[in-house]
Amino acid sequence: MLSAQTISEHASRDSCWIIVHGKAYDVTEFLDEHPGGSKIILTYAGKDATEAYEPIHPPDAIIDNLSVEKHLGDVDLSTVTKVAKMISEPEKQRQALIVNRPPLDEILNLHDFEAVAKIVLPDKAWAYYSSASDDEITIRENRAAYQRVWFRPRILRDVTAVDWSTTILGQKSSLPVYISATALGKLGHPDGELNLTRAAGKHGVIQMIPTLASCSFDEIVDAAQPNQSLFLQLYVSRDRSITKRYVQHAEKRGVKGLFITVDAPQLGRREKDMRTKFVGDDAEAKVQENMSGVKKDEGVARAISSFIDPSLSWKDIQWFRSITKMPIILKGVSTPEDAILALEAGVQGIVLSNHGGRQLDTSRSGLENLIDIAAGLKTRGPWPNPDFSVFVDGGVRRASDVLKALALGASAVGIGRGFLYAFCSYGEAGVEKAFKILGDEFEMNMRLLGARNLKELVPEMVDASALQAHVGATPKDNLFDSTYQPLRLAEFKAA
Ligand code: PPY
Repeated sequence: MLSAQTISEHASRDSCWIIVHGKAYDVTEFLDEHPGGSKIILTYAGKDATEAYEPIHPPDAIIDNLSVEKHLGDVDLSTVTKVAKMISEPEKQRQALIVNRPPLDEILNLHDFEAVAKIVLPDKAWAYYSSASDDEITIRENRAAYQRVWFRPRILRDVTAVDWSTTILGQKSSLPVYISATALGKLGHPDGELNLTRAAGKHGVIQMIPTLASCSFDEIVDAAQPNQSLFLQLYVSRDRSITKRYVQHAEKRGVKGLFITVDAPQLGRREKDMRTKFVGDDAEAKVQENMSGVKKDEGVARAISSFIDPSLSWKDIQWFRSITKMPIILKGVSTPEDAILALEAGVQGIVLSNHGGRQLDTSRSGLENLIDIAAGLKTRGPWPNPDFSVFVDGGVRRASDVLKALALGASAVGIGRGFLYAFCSYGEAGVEKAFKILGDEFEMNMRLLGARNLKELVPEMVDASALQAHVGATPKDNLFDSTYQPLRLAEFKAA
């Protein structure tokens, strides 16, 4: 058993030991390999790094990344003195606001979760989750696109009973909605992604597990009910043996669909995230950046994304087919040309997604792309095609949004931030409430629309004639006016 005193004697670049979850590790040689840079590790040299480690890494990341001789063993935790944390004034105000947040029964829609999350989340978490790329035009457009589609409801159809349940990739789902992947869940809540798993298990909703979850893949699967369906979002690693192991492990553990992210060969620049993360960064970070070639001032997300393989190409699809029998879905398709290539490549589906506005700014919304892509796919086979699912995500907050996408031919719709903000503000109960709100909205909207089940949702029930008209450069709506922050510009140092 090591004492904290012994660890503290290794607090330099030449010999750097840290404590994580009660065990000591020698990370000296790992310092320059750490995707997030050595500076952050050196801050904890000779100390307990657990609190900083937890939200960013799954529990087994350090064990997997260090060879066994660097695992130094258990630490006598009675010798570790907890450093009293200075609680800043804004942090005190935040704690007070958490206590005074609206009771859950006053949350009426998914926008409410977002407004609460903005107030109760630590600045860094809000900046990471809410940020989008460049001028944040696409994230706004994702919502605005739904507002350019209007309903054409049918009447007198006896809508006493309405049913919005469905199957997604052959799996039963109580909603025509799945939980889309969002990374680093513990930045916003100590239980991270498990809030989603537990709530989804209770309500028959399918969760897509993110490659970059804060909880480990196995923790998430272990928290699921025996018959709960899960999908996996995949970032493809430069080292294909890592990807192969991960995919085959997921299949063995019962994952029902592999969603390969294809719109992020490089991570977009999320300036809100970048400005928040690097306040107070100093010259040392710059020196390291020059040495490593990885730009550390581009946000933690960009720094830790260096494992993602930008060489991924159509040629790789056959390889994926050879390593797994799971349905393969390409997440991040925007054009009919690529939708047809995906169909021809033999994958089981595509997600029309712009990554929540976080990648190529001023790319169009998934909903708008659905029009062209449906027309393109119609030239190559049935539409909708039971063997080729077309999902849409981005900006979905209301059941009415979902109904519009389904009427235009989408198989189901993904919601990422909507559920993320629900657990950040109210934990698992928040996610359950979000499902309930959506269910109530489906019931009412389907009655008012005259569709008793999802098959009765037909293109004639929507007027999408304005969808492809881009009238205003920057759309406006109440959510953005009240909740989203104006982008900050470069700030002068105090005189
Ligand atoms: C995103 O932030 O958009 C992601 O997809 C997750 C992520 C997080 C950190 C590094 C790379 C990708």
